Amino acid sequence: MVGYAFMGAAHSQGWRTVGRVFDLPLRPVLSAVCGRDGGAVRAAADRLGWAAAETDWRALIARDDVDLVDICTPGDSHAEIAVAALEAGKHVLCEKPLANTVEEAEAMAEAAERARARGQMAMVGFNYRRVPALALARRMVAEGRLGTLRHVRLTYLQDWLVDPEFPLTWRLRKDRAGSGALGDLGAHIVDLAQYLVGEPVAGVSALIETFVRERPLVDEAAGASGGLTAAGGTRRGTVTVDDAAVFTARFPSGALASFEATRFAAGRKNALRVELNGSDGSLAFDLERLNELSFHDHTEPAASSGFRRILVTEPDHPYLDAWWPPGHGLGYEHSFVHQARDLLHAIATGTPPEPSFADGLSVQRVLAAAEESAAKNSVYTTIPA
Ligand code: SOE
Repeated sequence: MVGYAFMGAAHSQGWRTVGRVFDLPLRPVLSAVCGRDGGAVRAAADRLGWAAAETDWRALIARDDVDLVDICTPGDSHAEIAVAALEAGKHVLCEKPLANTVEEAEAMAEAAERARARGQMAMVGFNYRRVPALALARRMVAEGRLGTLRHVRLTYLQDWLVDPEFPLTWRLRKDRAGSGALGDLGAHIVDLAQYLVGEPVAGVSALIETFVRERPLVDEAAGASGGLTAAGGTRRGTVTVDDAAVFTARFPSGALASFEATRFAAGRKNALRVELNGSDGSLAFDLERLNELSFHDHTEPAASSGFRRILVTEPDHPYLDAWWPPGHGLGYEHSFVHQARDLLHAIATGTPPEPSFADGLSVQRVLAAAEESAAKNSVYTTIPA
């Protein structure tokens, strides 16, 4: 694994746990973790359960005991590491968004395609596909329970930037993160929309805004949330990414979609919400209540129909047969366990996993189209198929 901050810890949890819960065709061994700071990466290895630590990702990729490289770094290094790992014969799991630009994502998708011919697998870490309620939603859409989809409504709301004194970390720098709420949160809901509807977004009309344009500078080496450098901590730098993105979209089938990604929704901590409205029914989901899926069956008599709450904890719900008795519930971390499970099955059976790097590229094209549209004051921008 390369990188060991928030996402590295979440992925490590997945790798550590997966073999203790699921019957697996392959057992993961946590061989080595990589980061630039020798002391910090050694400590992370001990804390997260990795046998060895490396300070150069090229050395990590060259190791004989590494078959799969899990990339949990900021977006500016995804393309270089992923392409090198694939060319070195490794399987790759890469955090979202796949890359910082469409060009990088294209190069990654091409490298993954070449590697597939050699039997290697590449997957993007859109972990929310593996929340059981969302996997169930996909199953119900595919079964036709909603009929023809008309409206697809997704929001991803957080509030950690409301404070103007929150420091200028890498997530607020375009050169490191590619974009702001758009790529960090918007990428998740675009992927989910395409997964749930089963087709790619055809075009978008977007507005993007940066509400707080300057923030206290931070010493990245001292950690993401501390270490102000300037005397008195008053030196400020320019925020070069968006704080919020709002866009509407069309699907080729005719369904309309709306997306909202923001870090400025005070009180909303990790509110990823989905609502799908079709000719025969509707589904609704909120990540802050992730064991529940609301379903309205519009084919039932009006007098007794309405939204009902499905508690997604039954053994025949996705992933649930390996977990606890009905009603005991899962959380955020389990999506990473399921992600590890699915990738290991894909590797063992030689079946390309989803979301593929091509799926990641498709999300990247929607993000780029949203930026292009916003730059032209919301002009509808089509996405090449
Ligand atoms: C931060 O906004 C973040 O950690 C994202 O980067 C993750 O992808 C998301 O799952 C939670 O929020």
